[in-house]
Amino acid sequence: MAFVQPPLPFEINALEPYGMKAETFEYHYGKHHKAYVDNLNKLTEGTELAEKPLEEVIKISFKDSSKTGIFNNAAQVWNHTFFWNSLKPAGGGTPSGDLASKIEKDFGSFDKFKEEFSNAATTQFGSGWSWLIDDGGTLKVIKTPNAENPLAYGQKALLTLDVWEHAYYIDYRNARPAFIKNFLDKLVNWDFVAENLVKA
Ligand code: MN3
Repeated sequence: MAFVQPPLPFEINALEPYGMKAETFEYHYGKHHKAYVDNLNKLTEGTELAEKPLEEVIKISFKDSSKTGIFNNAAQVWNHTFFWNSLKPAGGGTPSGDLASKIEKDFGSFDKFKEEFSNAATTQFGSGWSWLIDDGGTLKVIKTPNAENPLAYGQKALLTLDVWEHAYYIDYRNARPAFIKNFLDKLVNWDFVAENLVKA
């Protein structure tokens, strides 16, 4: 069974009023994400990994230095799907309910969380990701290089931002901080984060 690229959870132009052009998704979803899916299928074809859930493939290949190519593509397939779900039109702002209380408890305040998340996303040198994670019951912000993700480290991902240059170059050119600010102000899908928090 081949790995499939899930559809975008919104229309390709749905985020245009919120700082991300359809052209961004034509490349980032239509070419980059698709290429990771195609490569993963090529690399696992005819092997037992092709029959396993994507999450399993990520965990197995991360621990096996002979499977770096498989890990990179499998993790990038998962990371991008998770990233699309981290976005929504007219998102951003502040979370509510249990999630809001948990953020205040673990970071001190919502502003402190934003500061930590922005800092991680800004200071990830080169390609990578910024994450809000649940690490054994405590919310934390981490950054990961290249394709690495919380799943590989045994942590639960709640929210992510792709800070590879391809993620923001069409909309923001080299201005990564403007891309990060726009994400937090207008795009974060806090409903998705809240769902992840209560998931086993
Ligand atoms: Mn990307």
